[in-house]
Amino acid sequence: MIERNLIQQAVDTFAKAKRLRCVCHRNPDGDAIGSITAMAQLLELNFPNATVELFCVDPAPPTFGFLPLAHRIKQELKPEEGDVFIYLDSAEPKLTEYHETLPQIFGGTWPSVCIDHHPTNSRFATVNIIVPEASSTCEILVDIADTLGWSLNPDIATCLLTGVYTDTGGLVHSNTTSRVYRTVARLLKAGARQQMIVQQVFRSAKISTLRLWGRVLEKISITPEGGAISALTEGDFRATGADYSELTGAIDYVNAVPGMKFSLVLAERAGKVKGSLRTLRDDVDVSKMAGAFQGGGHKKAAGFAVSGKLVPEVRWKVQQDQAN
Ligand SMILES: [Mn+2]
Repeated sequence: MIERNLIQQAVDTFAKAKRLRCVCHRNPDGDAIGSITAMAQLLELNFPNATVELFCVDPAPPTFGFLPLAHRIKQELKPEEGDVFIYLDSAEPKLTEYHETLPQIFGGTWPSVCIDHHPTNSRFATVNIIVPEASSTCEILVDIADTLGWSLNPDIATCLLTGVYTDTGGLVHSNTTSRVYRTVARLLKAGARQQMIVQQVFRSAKISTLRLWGRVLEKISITPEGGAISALTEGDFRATGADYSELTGAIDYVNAVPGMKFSLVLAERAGKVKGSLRTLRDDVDVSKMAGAFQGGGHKKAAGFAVSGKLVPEVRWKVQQDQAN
């Protein structure tokens, strides 16, 4: 899948460094945390003379706190303390949010390696290992490790399996190829703690999250255009004690109503209304709908944000008693 030559270039870059610095994108998801923690462990094992540090502008979400090294992710990055930067799951410098304060780490002043699966990756690093057909950055790391003969212990395999699981929605998204199943088998063989991932990531939710989702589900309405729509005001967030990030995933339930063209969840946040759009249909392009509100995304998943607030609209009609 990946050119051996490219992997060798990355290894040569690592080998010259005394201080290896791994960086993943802001608002890190399971693939970002899984890939940064797995990469750091692989580097520590295979380059024992180098120091390895992990950076992200946001700390690891509590959900992924069970992963080895998640607690070692630091927010403040001092570029002069690194020789080589390794970017994981990050399609563009701005997604790391270090681009404004530390533009020099992306400019080729330091050698860098980017490992990512986003087709939109801007190839900003010195060595770019970009595999759009991979389900996740973690899947690419399994390939790299196997190509190099780097062994995977249960800790590393658990981090990698977390990324593969979360980016495929628990092996249900359309990116769940036969190669993904082979990768999962490979990771289970290496001792990945699959049940721990299932429990921590897919089978646990805070009470505030469940209450927020309850409101999303309760407020679903069906529009004449064939949309399943729900909306949350700031009052809903206050009443449930949930924060905005806890809304992630609720739209998949709204999108489950059969026969709908699209689903939309609107939410108020700090003077803006954010919209998330999904569709299961091939003949509907929700990125175009989001574009009408200066948003964007993919054909089947998109979003937008506009300044303003939500105002309920109630429609009433008179139903006359039937005359006998
Ligand atoms: Mn990813």
